[in-house]
Amino acid sequence: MRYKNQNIAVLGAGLSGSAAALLLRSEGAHVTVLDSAEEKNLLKSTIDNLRSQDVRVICGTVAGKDLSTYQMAVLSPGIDPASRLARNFSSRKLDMIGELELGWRSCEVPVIAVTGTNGKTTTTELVAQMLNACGQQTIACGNIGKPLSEVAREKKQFDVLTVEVSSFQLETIQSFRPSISLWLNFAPDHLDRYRSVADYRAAKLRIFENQTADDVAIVNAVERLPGIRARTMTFSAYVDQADFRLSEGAIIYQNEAVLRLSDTKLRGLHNIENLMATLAAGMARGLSFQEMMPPLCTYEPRPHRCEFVREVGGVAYVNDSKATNLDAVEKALRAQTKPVVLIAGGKDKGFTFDPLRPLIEEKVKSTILIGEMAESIRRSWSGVASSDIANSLADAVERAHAVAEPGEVVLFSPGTSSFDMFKSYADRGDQFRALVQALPQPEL
Ligand code: UMA
Repeated sequence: MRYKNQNIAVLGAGLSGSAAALLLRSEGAHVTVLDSAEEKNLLKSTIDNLRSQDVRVICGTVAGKDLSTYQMAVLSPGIDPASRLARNFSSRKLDMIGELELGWRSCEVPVIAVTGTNGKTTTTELVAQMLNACGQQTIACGNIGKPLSEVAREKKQFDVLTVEVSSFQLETIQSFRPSISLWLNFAPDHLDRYRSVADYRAAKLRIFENQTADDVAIVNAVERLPGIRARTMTFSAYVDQADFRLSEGAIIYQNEAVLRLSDTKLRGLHNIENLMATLAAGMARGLSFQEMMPPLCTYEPRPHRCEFVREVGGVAYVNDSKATNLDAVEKALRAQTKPVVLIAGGKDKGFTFDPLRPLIEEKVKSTILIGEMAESIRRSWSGVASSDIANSLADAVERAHAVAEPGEVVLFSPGTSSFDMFKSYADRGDQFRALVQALPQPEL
């Protein structure tokens, strides 16, 4: 009962906040959850469940003015430490940690932590599926959807936890120390939250902060990463000096081909790197390549990641709604072998689409732009591909259908987040898929 009778504030009543609150209750704390949204806009079942467990819930503008005395505050990852709600607590000099740190403190088994700008979820799932198939009990959790605090509270028996960690979660750690850390890649993102790319990178680099020489860091060989004390293993689809490298479609370790991409259900160089990192994690857990192969070959990629939806009149429609930054669009475009009609755009996250200009010129026949960023993207790509602004996703699909010719591909790879028009990237991708499924097949 580590937190017995302590007064603890939890900021945010989403997945992380409610998991943190319930963990703290189970450890004997008096818990108040504060959320700046009005109660009617929050999930009723979540709020009812918290109250039924004797958690106090305060919502709306009063949450930011609460002056009760607390010993500690726990921050949800989506709440910016610079936000009004968070500052009301940080200014009181009480101990403020994030939900990941809270979950970690109650964890009794080692953690494999996976970070990177793209590929985190796929790699977290690959590692978890592989370990379970090889007899090491684990669960995929963290940013992937099930908060670490929830896993810690459930106290189920695991050999190791496989945790997807975001920069938002790493930003507020203190003692979080994965025994195996994976750094997949890095590209600019989340500039609506961070003042600079350097700040975003610094938050992510904290994954290595508490690791020692007894731990393992699995890192992309093209990265120069400071301050790693853990034993390092490297991988790269581009650099030959890496421990895991690519040659003729096969992953090579110590001059031996250990896995061919064509034997898996994954495609693209980014997925080769995700597989390399997974193999390295398996090695660090003592597994042989022979054991690791079967589960990696049967892994089915998740929806919304270059997901083939349907062919209509010789045009392939691909749903890549998970592409919420430019690096992901770049990977999706590079994987295309046919002329592309690209649907892109969404919430303004503080960057321009200028860096993609050369690739748009090379791969894209026309662009159809949606959301808050439509005008800005049109300016970024002016003169390199014809562009059209659509007033909804349905309008965009209709325009793409009208303009795409047999042998081409309509790629929905937004390049930014969805919250200007949709609940989430998954909602956005589901809507795209439904619109494509509803397109009529041309009569022969
Ligand atoms: N809120 C406030 N004040 C604010 C901002 C938000 O009170 O200033 C409240 C909102 O009203 C809401 C709650 O905070 O009720 C939401 O908290 P949250 O945004 O942390 O969302 P959770 O539901 O707790 O989900 C979080 C992660 N969300 C984010 O990091 C934004 C989920 O990752 C994660 O799956 C979940 O914890 C479980 O660990 C999502 C994500 O988009 C998928 N992650 C980013 C990404 O992958 O790019 C990092």
